[in-house]
Amino acid sequence: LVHVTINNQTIAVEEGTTILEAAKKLDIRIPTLCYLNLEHVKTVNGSASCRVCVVEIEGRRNLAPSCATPVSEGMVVRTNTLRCIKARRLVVELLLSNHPTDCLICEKNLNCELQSLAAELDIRRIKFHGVRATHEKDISSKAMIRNMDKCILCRRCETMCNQVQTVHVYSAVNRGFDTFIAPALNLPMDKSICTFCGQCVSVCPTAALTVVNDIPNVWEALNAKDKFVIVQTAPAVRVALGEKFGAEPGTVVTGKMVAALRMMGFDKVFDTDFAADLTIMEEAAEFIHRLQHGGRLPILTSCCPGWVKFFEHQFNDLLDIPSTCKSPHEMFGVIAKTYYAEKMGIDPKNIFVVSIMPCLAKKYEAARPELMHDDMQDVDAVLTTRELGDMLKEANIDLMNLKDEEFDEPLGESTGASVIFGTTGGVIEAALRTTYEWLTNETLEEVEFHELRGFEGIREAVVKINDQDINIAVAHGLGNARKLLEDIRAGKSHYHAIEIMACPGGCIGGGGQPYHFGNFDVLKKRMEGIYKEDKSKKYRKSHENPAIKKLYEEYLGEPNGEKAHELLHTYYVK
Ligand code: HC0
Ligand code: SF4
Repeated sequence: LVHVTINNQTIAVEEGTTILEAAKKLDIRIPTLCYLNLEHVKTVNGSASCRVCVVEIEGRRNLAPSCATPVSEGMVVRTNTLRCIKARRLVVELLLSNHPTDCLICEKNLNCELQSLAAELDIRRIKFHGVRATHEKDISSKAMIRNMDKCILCRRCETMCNQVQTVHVYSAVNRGFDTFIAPALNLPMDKSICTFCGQCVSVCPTAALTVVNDIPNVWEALNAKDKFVIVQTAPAVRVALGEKFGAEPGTVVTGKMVAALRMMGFDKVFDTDFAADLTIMEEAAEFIHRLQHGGRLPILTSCCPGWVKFFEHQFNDLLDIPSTCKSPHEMFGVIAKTYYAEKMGIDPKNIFVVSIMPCLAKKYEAARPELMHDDMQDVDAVLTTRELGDMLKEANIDLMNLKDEEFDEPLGESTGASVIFGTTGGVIEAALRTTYEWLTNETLEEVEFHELRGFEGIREAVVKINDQDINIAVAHGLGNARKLLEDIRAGKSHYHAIEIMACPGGCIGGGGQPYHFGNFDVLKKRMEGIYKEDKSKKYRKSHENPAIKKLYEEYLGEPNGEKAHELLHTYYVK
């Protein structure tokens, strides 16, 4: 242990601890900008590029960046001298001299770390005037916008994309004043290998990376006389939306969210969970078919569009391995525009399906040409959890004070198995609950597969079904997915089925969720919220969902049958 004194308080810390970390232990806050501790993926963005966190160390001439300076025995530090404050102010003033000052109309207004810091440091004028670097805004993608005019070169996006996700989209182009961050060859995002996982967006401190705003399209649909507007909500939204209204992370707001959506004017408020149950019917049937007919194994889950785009780019020699199932919200869309439309006597051309998702990639996915039926997109618009929160605020709906309401029938009925889709490990656990019963014709008494739960990057379990050991794995975060994929490519994988989610934590950590900046506690609480909701459900196995049974009886026939294939399955492209 080494002893360090910060602002007159002494503490003993492990060798190698930075001044910033030591200060945190003493509850002394040092302002930071580029620094980010992504606890949930055990990664730190410690590029020390911004120098906002500088402190004074006794006996040293220069100020030191506290995020990158380890403590040493007997070190005496001051974090709040006038010299420190002036140095920080200068850093921010220089940043502002090369930053647009349109805060009032900026996407990140009130959510921008640069803005907060300028306010905290009491900066009241732009001190330096000169040429500003300008770049073309990249609006090429359906999911995210890159506006390098607002980039402060903190490198968080690079850390996230290159180290955690291992997609390697970004790198610095040019040097000095001309530096900016861009995909290889400065390609537009939609031509790059970006997966649209949105993880870089979720750590960007400014509005350099933001989500494509679909709120206006949804308002328009809601106000169009001839549109029958249906909304569906993803599993992970219900445990995070409350955060936008001051609730603790993990607070389950399902009933309040339903009430709010009804107040917004949606004609029907349905649940993506219904379609997650449907996905399990199809995926379990497909898995069993491959098991029994010598099909290619392991089967990989295919409901995460970021993950799908990742393997299409980087593992396109393995395109026959993922399940062919569309993702739940896409299955929902097509069922709404066929089965439900027929049942209700509505022309599907007038149906407008809105998905509320924790995800940016769902925006891109919804526009994929493979995911159309009868010349109609299965899903017409996707809003992230954050956007829904913003829209409710626009409509002056005070979510937390609403009375709980129930989803509409029949596409609102769901089981616990579908709820757990929202967290890493949940999809495969849900699939096991059904696969087990279908293969054994016995009741699965213990439905919780605890080995598959938690935050470990890769987890595995062996499940005995009849006399066979079924080897299961789960990976979340694309860096972890890559490891399992490389084993498959090398012929070294012994798994029968693998669940992969692009975002660390699964959908609860999606790029469209309220910002959590790597705070592990937030993710753990959201996960707890998901498992709590599972426990509270009357049915906990997808094949027990009465509305799903009826859908097959009345319309689809057999799981994995002809009709199901036409509507619910897809294919992948290089
Ligand atoms: Fe997910 Fe989904 S679970 S991807 O994470 O499978 O986005 O929550 O809606 O579609 O159901 C996201 C969450 C979904 C889909 C479901 C799947
Ligand atoms: Fe990388 Fe994901 Fe950001 Fe694309 S969205 S640049 S894949 S982190």
